[in-house]
Amino acid sequence: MEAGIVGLPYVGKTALFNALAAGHAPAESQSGGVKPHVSIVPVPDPRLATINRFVETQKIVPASLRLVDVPGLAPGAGTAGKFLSHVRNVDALVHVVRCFEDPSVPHVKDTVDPARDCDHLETELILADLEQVEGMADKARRDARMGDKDAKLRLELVEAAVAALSDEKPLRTIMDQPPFNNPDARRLLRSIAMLTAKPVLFVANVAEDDPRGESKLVQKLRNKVGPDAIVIPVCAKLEAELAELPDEEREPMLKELGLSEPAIAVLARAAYQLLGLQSFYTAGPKEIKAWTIPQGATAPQAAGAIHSDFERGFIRVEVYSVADLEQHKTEQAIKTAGKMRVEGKNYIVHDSDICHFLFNV
Ligand SMILES: Nc1nc2c(ncn2[C@@H]2O[C@H](COP(=O)(O)OP(=O)(O)OP(=O)(O)O)[C@@H](O)[C@H]2O)c(=O)[nH]1
Ligand SMILES: [Mg+2]
Repeated sequence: MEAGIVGLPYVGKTALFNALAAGHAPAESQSGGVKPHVSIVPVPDPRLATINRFVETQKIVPASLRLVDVPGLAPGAGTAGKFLSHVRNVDALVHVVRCFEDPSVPHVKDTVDPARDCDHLETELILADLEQVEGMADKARRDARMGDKDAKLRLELVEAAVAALSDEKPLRTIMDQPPFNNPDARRLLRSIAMLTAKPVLFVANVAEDDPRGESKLVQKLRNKVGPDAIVIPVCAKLEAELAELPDEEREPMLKELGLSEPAIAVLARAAYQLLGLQSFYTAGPKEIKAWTIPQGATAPQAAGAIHSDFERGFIRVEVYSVADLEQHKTEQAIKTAGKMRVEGKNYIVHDSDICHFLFNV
């Protein structure tokens, strides 16, 4: 899973990136810089430790999230296209909005206004997409005239996208409407990597004295993006400091701030929810590992997340849940209790299933 961190300049994107990527190739805060920061961050998952209480293993492998931090998009600076090329292929955008006042930190405007800032960034994304699709329109028209079937659909999508974007509509708001609302269109749209078609998660970068995001500024952002959008308050500066602390000091400090877990845990969970993802596990003496799959995936599709051969050669899966393991403590006891299920290719894998796949290749 990949997420791109976007936002206006000086809103705290790099501070957030450093907090999330703590200990995994931290990046310099480099306002005005041009190179993206990239880090692969393990997704915190308490169920891995739960499984390990009952299954001895050599190594534990959490799911991972690839994070990309790009320089801020100054409205009208014309740099958007260049910076955004680094996030064209991510699965979701994390849009950081400044919700802290701090005169010592410059801002693109005199005042901090999350609603206005949000609009500014959305406009930059829309313009970047518009530039991209307008560049495609001529070629799509030529190809369509040559009778290429794929090109016809491409032209239809490109024209609909140009119309929506010119109307200042982000594509994600019209994905459930024709001509976008079918699998072929989705696939094509993914291949042309439209930024405004990507799911967005908002991070309200809050002040040190408002770690839970109770200020008017956060409320303003929530009102702006509407009740269906996910808004996560994070104090990037504090979280970056927290992330630097040794494990034993982090817990007490979190408590003191009234937070139950670090931002990366909250953010990763929200990203799974946003993208309709879930985890299943494989557990054995060599490794205990978390795998990420779409909700609703079948057993062969889940097997395919491990290896494409497993999907092709899928025979059946033996499956139990983390809760079964907590209750019965060993696989043998789970079997004896009749809780070890044997499922076929139509089985829909559940969040927190522990799977042994049987396959032939
Ligand atoms: N007071 C306060 N300052 C913050 C917070 N988050 C970031 N800052 C400060 O704001 C400044 C800019 O932060 P960055 O993380 O570099 O901002 P950015 O969005 O990456 O900026 P660009 O890369 O230039 O677009 C730094 O001096 C940070 O220490 C916060 O939550 N509170
Ligand atoms: Mg930065």
